[in-house]
Amino acid sequence: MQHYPQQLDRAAQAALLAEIRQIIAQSPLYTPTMPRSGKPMSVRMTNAGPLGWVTDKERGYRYQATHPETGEPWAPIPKILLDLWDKLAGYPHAPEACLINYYAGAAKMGLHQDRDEEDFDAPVLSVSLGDTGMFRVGGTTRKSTTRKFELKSGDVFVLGGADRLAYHGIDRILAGTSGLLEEGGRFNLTLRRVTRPGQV
Ligand code: MD3
Ligand code: FE
Repeated sequence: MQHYPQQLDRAAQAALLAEIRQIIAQSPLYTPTMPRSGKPMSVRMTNAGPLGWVTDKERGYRYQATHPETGEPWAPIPKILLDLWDKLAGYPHAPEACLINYYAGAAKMGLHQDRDEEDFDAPVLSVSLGDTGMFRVGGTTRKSTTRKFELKSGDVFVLGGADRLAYHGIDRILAGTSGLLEEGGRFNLTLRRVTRPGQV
């Protein structure tokens, strides 16, 4: 796991936020629901890129090329993010999915692994915008002890190697820690390779 604190300065954060707002105008944030139970998640989501991560009660966790509510294809991944991937991911193939998570005041994300991708050799690259997120990361079993990090606006994390399958989650958002979003809350963007290169 590599942490790049303040990889984006305030101007770059504002420019990226403007692109995220344009994506959301085209592909609205929706409320994902858990497989089987149908319980809504507190985080709202949308995606950019050829594939997007979605979940609902009936079909569960998956990647698909279209928005689950509008049926439209996702918007392209912003160039700022593709440039970050080229600079920091250390992986010679482009990301296919950019999952956009929005945490309003009380939203959180329970401890989980990211394992819906076919390619675990590719890292996941995360960019945070807005209020600080209290992030927890452990090992590859639920029992492993966890470490805590603050994910601040402009921070980038690259999760590769053994950490790619580490359990992780967001315990809470610290309201009022960034003025970037006028409505408050936090965006997290994760760039992911989904398919194994050369298989599509
Ligand atoms: C550690 N997102 O979307 S980003 C997710 O802040 C997710 O929204 C959190 O967990 C968020 O799946 C954390 C940092 C992150 C992303 C992917 C990881 C940490 C990770 C994959 C493996 C291990
Ligand atoms: Fe995750």
